[in-house]
Amino acid sequence: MARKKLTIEEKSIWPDARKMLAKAERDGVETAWDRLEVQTPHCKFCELGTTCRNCVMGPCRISEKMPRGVCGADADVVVARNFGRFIAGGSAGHSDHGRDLIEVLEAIVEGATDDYKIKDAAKLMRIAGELGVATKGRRLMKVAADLLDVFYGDFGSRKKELSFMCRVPAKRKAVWKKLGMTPRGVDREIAEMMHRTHMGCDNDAPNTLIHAARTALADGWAGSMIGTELSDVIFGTPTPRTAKVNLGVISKDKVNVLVHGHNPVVSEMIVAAAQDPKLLARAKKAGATGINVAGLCCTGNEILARQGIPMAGNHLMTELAIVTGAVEAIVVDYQCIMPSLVPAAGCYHTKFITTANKAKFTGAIHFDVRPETALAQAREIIGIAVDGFSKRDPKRVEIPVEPVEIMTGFSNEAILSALGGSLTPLLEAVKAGKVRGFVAIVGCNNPKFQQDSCNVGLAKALIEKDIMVLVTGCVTTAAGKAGLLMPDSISQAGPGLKEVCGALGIPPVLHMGSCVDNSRILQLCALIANELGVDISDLPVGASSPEWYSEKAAAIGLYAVACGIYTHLGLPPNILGSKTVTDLALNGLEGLVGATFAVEPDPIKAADLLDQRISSKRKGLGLSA
Ligand code: XCC
Ligand code: SF4
Repeated sequence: MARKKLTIEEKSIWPDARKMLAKAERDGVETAWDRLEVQTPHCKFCELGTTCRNCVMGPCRISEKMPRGVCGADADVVVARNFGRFIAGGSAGHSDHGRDLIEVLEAIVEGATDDYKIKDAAKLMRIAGELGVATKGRRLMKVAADLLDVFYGDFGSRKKELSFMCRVPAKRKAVWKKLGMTPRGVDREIAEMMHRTHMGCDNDAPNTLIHAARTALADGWAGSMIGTELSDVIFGTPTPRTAKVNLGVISKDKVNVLVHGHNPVVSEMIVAAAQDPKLLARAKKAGATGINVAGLCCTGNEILARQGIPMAGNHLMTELAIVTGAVEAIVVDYQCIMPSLVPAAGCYHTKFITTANKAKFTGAIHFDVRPETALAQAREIIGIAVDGFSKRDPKRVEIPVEPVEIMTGFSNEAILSALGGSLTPLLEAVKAGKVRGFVAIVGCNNPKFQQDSCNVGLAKALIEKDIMVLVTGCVTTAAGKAGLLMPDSISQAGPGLKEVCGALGIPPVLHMGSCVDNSRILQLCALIANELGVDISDLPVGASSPEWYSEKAAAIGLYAVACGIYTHLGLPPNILGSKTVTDLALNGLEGLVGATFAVEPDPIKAADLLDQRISSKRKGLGLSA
């Protein structure tokens, strides 16, 4: 059955999105919602995960009538293999991003760049100490050089376990060891996943899934964690600050440059270049009052959390931001950048600029941005945007709303400092039942949902139940636009959470960063578990990705479950064609790793599921429900 045509109101809950969807129709710009309509109904085999294209004896489609592929693989094997490769894709994305930060640190250590510096030297020393690198009396660059070796090593095959396993509670490590799930090296686990899923290798679905979890753990405890920690070292550890969000952050009078993608290595340079006095003068000469940089998606989260740079929007706002007609340039690095942005930009005067050789877009202006030349290149890019200002057609400009204030910057360091240096006050609040538990709401937009309805609905339902919410990635913008990232949103929280957040002056929903920064949440869970002397699976915590779409989000979900964190998804991955795989995901994993996935599209019901889980974990710790 074809998908019914949605009204603009059914597509998104937001005024800015709705106004821009109407303008997109007028301007003839196609959006993800239009294309979803054309793509629906989707192929049933693909939806169930029962299509195999892993060799040319096929492709094969598995069904009751055709229960085995040419090689003999059944639905379980095909679904598990496809899911394994899906996870490998997600882990590769986060981890290759992490590696890019190692390379920037290397350029700093080698003196090959002046554009990047070590901003948080204390954090570098702290991490080095944690990972067994000698620090006492040693020069910063010497320590950094040794740390580079440790991190590069985490990508390879020489280690029995990842360096940051030193943060994992002993009980959790034992669970992984018993299951053969201990992550060894990032590239190794990803390559092994590809190997296992070649025809004629791993033909036992549960065994494939165990390795998928190991591959995801390599993402969480190495690829992403290295990405987060080194971004903090190089660009500074986030501290609480206020900023603004929604399409209203795009300025009528200034040159607007949007940064989109994931890696702060590029967006930080764009932010710096936009402050260049010569370029500012050039912008004034062109008739603009200044240069305005705003973020989209996760690179937006990176510069938001560290510098308070305004956030224009999340995943489904990326096309709509261009539709304002006021964007001179959209500068992208990699991941989650819809190829449709190139033709959308072409409908206006907007320049679409790519910066990574591994993510080129046909029709884009390309810069091969490197650590040695990044700032000069960023200045050149800003120059292109400035020169484009005179081409803006004021008649086609519509900035749909006024921006909303948000609070950001809750790194673990910032949370600890807000608590006066120790977790104790927070744990006391948990024990007293004032904060009943924590749920991380992470991930994306997906046009299969009314944009942000579940992201916001779930956050609101949870804080009402005295459950503190932590957000990253595209949920940040959703929570921010709903006003949930400001301290005064405690009025919407339950009485206990209201009291605790009120006393600390923090919102009940804390922004912890981008999607790689989910590693901060892993670390926080580990810190709490270690403090209480329990496993992560014993904690009153949960995770959710209500409107997820990407391979990366699946990897995050799987590492969360493998760490013992009950994880809700708004829609299932393409695994329903295998009873074995589905049962394992929804039930069987509980007996193995102490947590499962739950799939529930309704945010209120999802909040109840997470609430029940938190109650039962509280009871397990001898606390009130
Ligand atoms: Fe991408 Fe990270 Fe999802 Fe947003 S939340 S759509 S993965 S930008 Ni990561
Ligand atoms: Fe078909 Fe097997 Fe080849 Fe897959 S690996 S395409 S199931 S023959």
